[in-house]
Amino acid sequence: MALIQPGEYQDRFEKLEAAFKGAKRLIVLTHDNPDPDSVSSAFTLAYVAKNRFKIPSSVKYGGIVGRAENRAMIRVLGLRMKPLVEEDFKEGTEFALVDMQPKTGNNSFPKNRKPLIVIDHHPLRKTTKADYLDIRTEYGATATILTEYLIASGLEIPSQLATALSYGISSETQDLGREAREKDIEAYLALFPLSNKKLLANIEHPKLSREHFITLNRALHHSLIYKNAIATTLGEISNPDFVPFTADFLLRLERMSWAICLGRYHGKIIISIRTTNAKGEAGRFLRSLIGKKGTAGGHGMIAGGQVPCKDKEDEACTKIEDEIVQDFLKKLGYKDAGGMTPLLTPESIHD
Ligand SMILES: [Mn+2]
Repeated sequence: MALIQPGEYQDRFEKLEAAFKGAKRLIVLTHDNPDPDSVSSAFTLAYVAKNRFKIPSSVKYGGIVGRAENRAMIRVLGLRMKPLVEEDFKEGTEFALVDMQPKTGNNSFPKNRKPLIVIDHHPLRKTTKADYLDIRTEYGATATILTEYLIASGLEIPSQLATALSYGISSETQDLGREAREKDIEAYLALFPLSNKKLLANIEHPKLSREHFITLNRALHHSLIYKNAIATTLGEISNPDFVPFTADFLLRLERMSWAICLGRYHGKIIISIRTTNAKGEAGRFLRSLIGKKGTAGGHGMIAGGQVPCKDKEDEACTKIEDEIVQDFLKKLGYKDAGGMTPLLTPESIHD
């Protein structure tokens, strides 16, 4: 396997450079409730814009940074990012979106604005428009794409960025085992010698809140199994990242190849799907599962979505959740999926 050479991505880099021409100020925006892939990608693009093209750049996000590992990443690497606010949309500010596209429901970019740049590895949406568009679905992580730009820039790679990007790639691909391609491995190998291993360990093993364990308890009690599929609902949650965390966790149960988790946050039902099937097309699966009820996106083995249930009674939200779980099983080919069994047997709940 050849290591990445600075000249290798020159064409793309020149196009990026052309897009930046005349830009006075840049905000790089992550998707809502950003993950390490989007955070590391955003800081890398801002670093290149600032240091190579002298454009004042900052990183903004929507939603909250929920997952303990992601909070640790921002803290230990001293990554300064602020929530997106109305005043950010003033005249003369250009936007770059990373690891997402406009109008997909997972971000706070206004529908009536056109971004300057979109760099992403999710499938291209028909509605996506930008002056410079770089969509590579064959990449396991957006951080891999940004690593290539960073190397092509010829700039020195600070340890802080190398650590962020290598964690972005490894967490997005479950240590290069899920959806990772050769390009992701190449980028990871280029970053690894420059990354700070002690800080990486601090990021990967953070302290967890009590709330985390309470939610986990609820997730286990509500988990239902049917053949190779597991489903759970978390009810009202204080942290939207509990949903993907739980889906990942449940998929580790023996014999399971599909997991779905639902939780309610700020008037929305948040949904995550995970599969061990490399050909699962989880993104498409979830989009057709949710249909017009809400929005969803994702790629081969991971997907996320949201369904509004704001002014609805608790019962009506529960009904929507039940329907989603039933449709999930039907879509997997289980026509008579009434009889799901609880993960925890009555005996196992006794002390
Ligand atoms: Mn990503």
